[in-house]
Amino acid sequence: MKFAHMADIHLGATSDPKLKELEMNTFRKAFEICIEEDVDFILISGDLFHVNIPDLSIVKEVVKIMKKVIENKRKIYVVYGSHDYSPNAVSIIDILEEAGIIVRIGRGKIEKGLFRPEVIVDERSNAIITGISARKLSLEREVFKILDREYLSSFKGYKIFMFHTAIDELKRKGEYYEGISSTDLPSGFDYYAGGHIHRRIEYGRIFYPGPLFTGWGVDLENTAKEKEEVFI
Ligand SMILES: [Mn+2]
Repeated sequence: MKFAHMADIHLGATSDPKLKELEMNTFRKAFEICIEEDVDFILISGDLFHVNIPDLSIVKEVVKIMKKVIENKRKIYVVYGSHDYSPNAVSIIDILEEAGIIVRIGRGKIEKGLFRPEVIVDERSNAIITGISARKLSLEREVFKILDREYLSSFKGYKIFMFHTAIDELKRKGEYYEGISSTDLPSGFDYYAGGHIHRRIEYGRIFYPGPLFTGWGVDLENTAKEKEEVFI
């Protein structure tokens, strides 16, 4: 099995025409690499878009790029990030899901006071995929407190947990966002596909790929220093 993990792509974050072009070229290139490498599926751990309702010319291009993966019978699994989630409006993520372009991870229901996230089995690879969506102001931290861990441990196979929340142990001096402890993640997963921290991090089985191009101003400098690669 081979999969790609991206996060914090923040399409639409730039306003300069040249940077806009580079932003989309980088996204296109990442997806081309996924097709070349013949990945079984792609994970996007939140903040695919910079805002919940982005410019439609960006959405059109994204659909065009993602359709090649879909036509190749590969799935794209996405959780909401803090940027592309909206508490009282439909997000573009929902539209992409309705159109069959992406599969949204993070939906769930409350059973006996505990949150049971929907668990999806990827048809190609049999990977078991679940997770928790982000909300504004890291409110999803409350969901981790009522997560039905026993239910999640009942699934057997290669297990992936997607989330868009910072891990407190990984925060650097000067980074102030509210996170969770790594022990708040459900145990027994093979790969924890994180987003929200805009740096490339491998911490045990917890992974943050960092942005492809830029989300916050400082990212551009950081991604420019990195080698050209997609995290596969
Ligand atoms: Mn982000």
